Parts: sequence; structure tokens; C-alpha cells
Amino acid sequence: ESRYTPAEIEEKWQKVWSETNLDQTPEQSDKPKFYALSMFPYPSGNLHMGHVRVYTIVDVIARLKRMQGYRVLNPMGWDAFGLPAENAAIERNVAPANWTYQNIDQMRDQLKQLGISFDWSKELATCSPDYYRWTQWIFLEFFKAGLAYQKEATVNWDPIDQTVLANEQVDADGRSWRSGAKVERKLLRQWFLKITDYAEQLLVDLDKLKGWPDRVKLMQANWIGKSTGAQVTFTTEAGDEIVVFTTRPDTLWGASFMVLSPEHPLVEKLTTSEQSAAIQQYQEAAAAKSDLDRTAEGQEKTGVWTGSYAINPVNNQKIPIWIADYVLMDYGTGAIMAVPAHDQRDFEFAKKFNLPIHVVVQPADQTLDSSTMTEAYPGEGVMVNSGELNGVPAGKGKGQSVEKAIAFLEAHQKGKGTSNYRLRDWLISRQRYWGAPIPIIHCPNCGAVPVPDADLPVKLPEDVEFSGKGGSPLTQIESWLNVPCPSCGTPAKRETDTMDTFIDSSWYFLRYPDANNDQAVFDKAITNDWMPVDQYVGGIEHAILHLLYSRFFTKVLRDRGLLNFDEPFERLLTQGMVQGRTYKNPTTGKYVIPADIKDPTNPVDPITGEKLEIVFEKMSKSKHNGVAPGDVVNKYGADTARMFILFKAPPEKDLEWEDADVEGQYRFLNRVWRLVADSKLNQKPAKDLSKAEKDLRRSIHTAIKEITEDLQGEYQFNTAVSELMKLSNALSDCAQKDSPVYAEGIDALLRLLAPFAPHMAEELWRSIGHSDSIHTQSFPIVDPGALVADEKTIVIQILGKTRGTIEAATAIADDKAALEQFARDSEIAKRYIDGKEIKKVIVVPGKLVNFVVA
Ligand code: ANZ
Ligand code: ZN
Repeated sequence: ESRYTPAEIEEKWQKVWSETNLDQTPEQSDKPKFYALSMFPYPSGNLHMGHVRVYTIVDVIARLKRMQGYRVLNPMGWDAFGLPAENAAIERNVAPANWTYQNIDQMRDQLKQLGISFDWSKELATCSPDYYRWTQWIFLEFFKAGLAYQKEATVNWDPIDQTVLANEQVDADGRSWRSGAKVERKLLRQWFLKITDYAEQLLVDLDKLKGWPDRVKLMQANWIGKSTGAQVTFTTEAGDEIVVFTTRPDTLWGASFMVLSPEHPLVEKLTTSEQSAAIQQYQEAAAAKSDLDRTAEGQEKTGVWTGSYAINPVNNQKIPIWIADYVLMDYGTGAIMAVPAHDQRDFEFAKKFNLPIHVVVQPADQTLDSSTMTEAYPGEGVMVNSGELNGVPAGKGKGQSVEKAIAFLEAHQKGKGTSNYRLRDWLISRQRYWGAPIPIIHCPNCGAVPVPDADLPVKLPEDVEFSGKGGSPLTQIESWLNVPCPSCGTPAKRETDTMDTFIDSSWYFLRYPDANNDQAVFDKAITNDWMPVDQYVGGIEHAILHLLYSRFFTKVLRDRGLLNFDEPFERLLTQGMVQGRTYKNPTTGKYVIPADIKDPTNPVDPITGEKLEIVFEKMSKSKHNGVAPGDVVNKYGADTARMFILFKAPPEKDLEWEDADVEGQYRFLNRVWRLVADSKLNQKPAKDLSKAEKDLRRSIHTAIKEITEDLQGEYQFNTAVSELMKLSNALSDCAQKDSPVYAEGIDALLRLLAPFAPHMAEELWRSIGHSDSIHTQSFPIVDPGALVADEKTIVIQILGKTRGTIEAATAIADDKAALEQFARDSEIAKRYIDGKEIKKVIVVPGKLVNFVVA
């Protein structure tokens, strides 16, 4: 009898599949299309279990859909620009391109070992000029649409190395990763994409995403952060207008001072000479703080009076104008009306600087008194001290104070209803080398001029030195930097910033369908045919930025006439983490290396002897709980690794890596192997089925039904694997291995197994005499007729004691009276009742008949 040798058969079939182009994307046809997409990895050099999980999930879906008659696109690529390559260059003097491509080669091999059915002919790497040429082209589309612009923004500046740092290069103490210098903030002119123009669409279209997890949609909505309210115009004593954004225009009668952001353009004009020194000092201090520090809750409030006053437009009260850092310049209008009675930040500010507090909302259950309040009251109530708003219920909704206040403002031309978004424009400039160069030439006459199409890509120069000092290497290569202006010919300079790598990943899914096009970003007909992605699979860590940016790009390219759909990803599955077992010392919090533990059933600290805690946490080096995919594949084979990952937890849930369960799946595959390998199957048509054959057929089609349902939409792989195990048990238990029904069962088992354990399914499929790949076969379809039992087994009891079973036709078994009669007439009943008097008969239709005799 042959043995299951995964190492041999997996390599063998991977080779055959690749040689026969099994995974190649089919041409356009009338078959329905299915675009399966997994988030492409960063080529760090090593595949980890998280990768194995995503790509296994996407592979099962792709294989299933192929068998269900779809033409499937299942592509793979590399998110290959970014900081680690550049850090490697600085630390180890290897060129970022070499480092990256070596890593890609290594990871591609590891992926191939898993038997994922990617169409490798569509492989792309975002760092390749064939790809970033089009990233640059798309940037210019944004530029031409007025959606890419420059403005000043702060960066992290390392004063020792004289270079800009990415946030990841600044440690928790605010020091540079390399020089250790205290990082400063510096203003630089940088590029932005105007995502705010699409804020409303990005919010509203979330409703179209029926196949997305609610929590991801909620995170996106919160990130966009729409607030509705009003803009109110105040006038200063000198006659200047200050517009504020407020979500509570109804509290306008309670506004007792104004606060401007320290960066507000009117501050200089409003500042009196007495206040000027204090204001200037405050502005400098605020500039050094991050937005997060400025707005953190519970922060001691600080601020300075400008010396000027404004007039409250509804009650003509003279109110002082202050500046304070808790008001941000880039939210709303950069100025607020302060209502200390009903806004906590304003309350704290008023208390600190002794500013007046006016109550304008009275709650039902208490009476607020501004002199005794200890915090703001933001809740519901009734409007008071508010002119014609008095008596109106406070809050939003028809006929309530906010709507009334807006109507009042509009009627008196003091303001208007409006909304505001927390979403900011996207800062895409990076002062780094390893990214797509922004294709702009700065000309002293013409300003920012796009690089002409014919000159794309603007290639990254290759002989570059990486010192980590003195700014991006691109600023130092004169031959690359200096070019004539494309429009007037004057000596000009290239833009030296490269693009945020999130740009690369905001459109890669549009490129895959036509990945090798060297004439255009993609062929519109091809990409519009394949898009939108039918199933996207990836990590929850991308719930906000990557998905939002991809949605934004899709909408802009649609508006540029390239795409004919609104949303890129129809369905989204966010897979859970893979967690490993850790041994943690509860007192020190340290993780002990598993090899140092003598008795795993009673783990103790090898040094202190303390009892260790066993907890499952995300796999990582520092916790010594990683499991290398290669090790598992070498020991058990890819099919077992895949089966375990799919079986252990539903795909959205975290998965605890347990060697015992891996073993369990290995044993299961071995059972399947013994069941099928070398079996002689009766391929004759089945007729006149025996009871046992009918039962087996019912098991077969129940498995088909359950698995098909488990894989429809929700992708319950774990329960599908359980069904496979049940079916395999039913087949092993079958006494009639020469029955055509048994052959039908083996056929179904292999087809059902094929998406999960593709190598084994292929090997066994061929071993029972097929010459075509199982992966080109159809997925089994349930025969509803096989599911209905035409007989049921009924237990016969006498005085509650089981005496035997009888087979009753379903129609009889399910009918109480008929079943009783049928049971009375049975041989078993007659034998045990043996003429005694029947006092009572308990009948459970479909199951049991119990005779109570004297
Ligand atoms: C008066 C008021 C009274 C406010 C009240 C709130 C409660 P969200 O929901 O986050 O949009 N605000 C406006 N612009 C600001 C800025 N640039 N920096 C800091 N705070 C700003 O919050 C909107 C509210 O935050 C606005 O409504 C404003 O305070 C403040 F009982 O105006 B409110
Ligand atoms: Zn010019």
C-alpha cells in the first residue's frame, strides 16, 4: 500500500500545474468573472504565518470559484517601496533595489511551496519602473485635475543628521533612530492630494458596501468624521469678520468669548501692542507642539488674550478674543465661539482665565447655575436666555433648537447651515529615496511643470550613496536633479520628494487585470471587465487608510473617465491574527524561550522556578512564539498547514497555533489517503439502491450541501472542514466498497477537498484513473432527492427498555397514528409484548415507540 508523502507529491504537482498554466487567468468570455484579491505583502524577505493565512484563504476561494464555473483572476505582487530597504542600505550598504528583489525571490519561492494558485504572469512590484511609471502618470492625472497641490507642512527633523525622519524613525521619547538627536519640527513645502474633495462621496458610498464588515465601515466613517452644524459670522470692533464653525449654533446666546487658533491669519491684526509680546511667545510655543498634544483631553488649558473684542451677532454683547492651542487651524475655520456652560474645553478655559459663563440650556431634572457649575452641561434640555429660541427643546431634529438656530442665522444673514469633515488632505511627499519620484520639474518661470508623458518614468538614479545624513540622496545627485524646463527650456530642477507608498497600493488592483501593458496604465475595457474586486482579503490594520485611499483613487480615476464603477472592493474579509503560545513570567512579564522549559505541562521559569502563565499572543520574535511556515511545510506538507489554518478558527477570528491540531489534520489527510489511494472503484451507474447505499448517498449529499452553504458568501471554512471529516468517516464505515455509490462518494470527497488540500486531491484524483486535473473539474452539486430519507429507523421500547429497531417508510414514521399501528404489527413488538395488556403507547414520530405493558 502506498504511503502519503506530501513532500514528493506537492513538489510534483506544483511543477505540473505551472507547466500546464493551470492558474493562468482565462480570457474574457461569457463565463461570469470572479476577481479574488489578497492584500499584497511588503517584501520583508520572510513569509510569516499571517501571510500563510491570508493567501490560503484567498486560494480556497479562488479554487472554489473556478470549480463553480467562474473565470477567476487571482493575482499576486509586491508592495515594494518603503523605508526598510533604505534603512538596510544605510546600515549594511546594500542597494535598496537589490535588497528588495532578493527578498521578493525568497518570498515567491516560499509562496509557491504553499500551492497558492496565483497567476504569476501578472506579478507586479511597485518598485519596478514598469509599474511606477504609471504611478507617476496617475499622480499627473491628479495634478491635471487640480487634486495635487503643494503647501507647507511640518516634518520631523533630525538636527544632527540634517535629515527628515519618517514617524517610524522617531522613538517614543521623540529621538532619532539613528543619531539619537531630539527630533524637531520643521516646516517644508510638500505635496498633498485633495481627498477632502471626496469626503462626502467616501462617506455616502459606504452604504453601497454590503459585503464589508460593519466595523470597518464604521472606522472609515469615523475617520472621515462628518459634523453638521453652522458657520456663524462674528464682527470685531474694528470691523473684521471672523467666521466660526460650530455644531451647536443654538448655544450662540451663551457664547461669552472667542478663541482663535494661534496660527489664525487675523491674530496679528487683532493683537494690541500691550499683548503683542505675550501673543508672539505663545504662538512659538504652540508651533512646537503636535496636534495630539494640543488637543489631548484633560490638558491644562493655556491661552493669551489678543486685547481685542468681537460682537456676538445675536445679542450684541462685547466678547474678548483669545488665542489658545486647543483650537486647531486646519479644522473648521480655525476659530471658535466659546460656550463654556455647554462645552467642556471652553468651560475649563473660562474657569482658568475667569471668563463669564452663561447657561442657555436648562435640563429637566436640575437647575444649572453658572456660579456653582463644576463642569459643562452638554446634554438635553430647554433653551433659556436665548431670545426667540427660548422654550425650544435643545438638540438636533425637526423643530428643535439647532435647526431653529440655523433658520434664524440664515434669515438674519449672520451664518448658514454647513458640515465639516475631520478628514484632512493627504500629505504624500516623502523626503526619501526608495519611492516613486514625484514627476514634477520646478521652473523659475513656469512653477511646477509636469514631466511630459514621453519622459516617464522619472527613474530613480542607481549609483547612490546612503549615509542617512544630509537629506534624501536624490537632493545630492546633480546630474539627475538639473534638467531644462519641459515648457520653456530654462534650467530647472526636479522635484526630489518621492510618493508615500500608500499611493502605490491605492491602484495596484487596477493594474493586475492588465499587468503587462506597456502602453497605458491599463486597458480600460480589460480593467473595467474584471473590476470591481469580488472578494478582497487582508488585515484589519488596513481598515482605514489603505481602503480609504483605494476608494478615493477609484473615484478620481472614474471621474477622469478611466473607470466605470464607484467602489473597488465588493466584499471584504478581514482575517484574524495567528497567535502562538507564550510562556510568560507573571511577575517580571518576561517571555521564556520554549526550549528552556523542561516540562511543558507544568512550565516553570528556568531561572527563578516560578510558575509560568500560558497565553496566546500574536506571533513575534520577542515573545518566542513564532512558527516558521517553512518548518511546518517541511514536516507535514502544505496541505496539512492549509487544512489546519482553515479548520482551527473562522477566518475573521484569531487563530491559536496548536501543534496537536496540526497533527490532527495530518492524521485526517492520512486517513483520506488510505481511504482513496489504490482503491478500485465501481464506475457502473447505480441502480436499485439498498438501504445502506441510500444512507451513504444521503451522507454524501448532505456534505455537499453543507460545504456549499458554508462557502457561500460567509466562508465558514472551519465548518466545511468538519463536514469533510464526517464524509470521510461515512465512507470508511461503508461496508460495500464495491458499490457505485461508494465511488460517487470518493468522487465527491476529492472534489470537495480540492480547494482545501489541492495537492492531495490532485494526486488521489489521478490515482483513481483520471487524466485531467481535478482543479479543472466542477464542484459537486447537491442532489436534493438524495437528501430525503425514504425510510426512517424507529426505536421500539417496552417499558422504556430498547428492544430493537424497525424501518418505517418516511410517510408512516412521521405520522403518529400510522406509526403506532406499524409498530404494533412489527415482529419485535409482538415478541416482547407477548400477549400482555398494553396500557399506554408513547409515540415520538420519526424516532421511537414505547409500549407500556402491565
Ligand atoms: C460652540 C459649541 C458649543 C461647540 C457647545 C460645541 C459644544 P466636532 O464635533 O468635532 O466637529 N471647534 C470648531 N472648530 C474647532 C477647531 N478648529 N479646533 C478646536 N475645536 C473646534 O466639534 C465641533 C465643535 O468643536 C464646534 O462646536 C466647536 O465648539 C469646536 F455646547 O462651537 B462648538
Ligand atoms: Zn519653464
